[in-house]
Amino acid sequence: MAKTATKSARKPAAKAAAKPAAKAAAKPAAKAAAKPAVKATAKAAPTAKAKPAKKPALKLSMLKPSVNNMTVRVFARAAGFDHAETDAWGHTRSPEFMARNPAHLTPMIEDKGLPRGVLWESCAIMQYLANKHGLEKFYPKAPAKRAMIDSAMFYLIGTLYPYVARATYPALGFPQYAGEVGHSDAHPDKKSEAQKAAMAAIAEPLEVFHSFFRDGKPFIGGKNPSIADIRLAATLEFLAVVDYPLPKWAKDYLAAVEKKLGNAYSEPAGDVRGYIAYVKSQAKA
Ligand SMILES: N[C@@H](CCC(=O)N[C@@H](CS)C(=O)NCC(=O)O)C(=O)O
Repeated sequence: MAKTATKSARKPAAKAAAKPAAKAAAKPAAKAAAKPAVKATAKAAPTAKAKPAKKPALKLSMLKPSVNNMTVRVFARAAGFDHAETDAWGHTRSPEFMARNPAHLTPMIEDKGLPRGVLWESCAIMQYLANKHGLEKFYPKAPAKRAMIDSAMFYLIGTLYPYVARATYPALGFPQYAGEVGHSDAHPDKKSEAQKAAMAAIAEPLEVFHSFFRDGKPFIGGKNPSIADIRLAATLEFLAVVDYPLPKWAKDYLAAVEKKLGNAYSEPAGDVRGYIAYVKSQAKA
């Protein structure tokens, strides 16, 4: 399995160890990147020999083309975690993976203190990490505000995402869900009809995110993107594979999320976009 250490994970161990874990984790990625490397070297100098790099406490198993995974990859970067990513492509149903995660789903984190050692489900992972490290900027503590974020995420996973999956998975070449037309041996015309119906159904929940959850604010979270915004923006990325005509507000919203989060968003989004460009080029060929 190829291991990918993120930029923040490569931060000098001496400096990272000197900081309380929660504070270091809460530091925005941009801020961390902006600190001059020379300062870190100067600080570490009195201890003479550099200590071997500390293993990142948080491990993330992920699949690069997936927006469920992109969600957590964006959040981890935006929150400035020292985490290590493991590409689980082709391994999710291996006996070793299944022994830890019988649902064989990514994203999956491994973190000390979790009762079973692992956690899957993108929204649960972001909620857990935000709770653990007090990241109120992404996940407000006030019950009423938090409830809106939770509602938006549950609505996304339970209503919007199934439509997005049915509309895009055939083009993405992803396996579809058992019991659905796309998974059956129905005539291709029937499958195409089902795909088109799912695509048409996206407009209504999408508008709910705009009119109800954003309610005139730049983001569901207010002035800054919350974990619900990260989840929504990542989900919308898949629609490019079917050239879904996003309304103007959604295009502007996606651009605003990316602008606010910068490279924390663009880097994982690049993997999803790259995959979409690849499948589209294959479809044309
Ligand atoms: N609702 C879950 C969906 C996770 C999911 O469907 N993960 C897929 C990739 S998009 C996966 O890991 N599939 C591998 C497998 O089932 O073996 C989430 O938001 O995390």
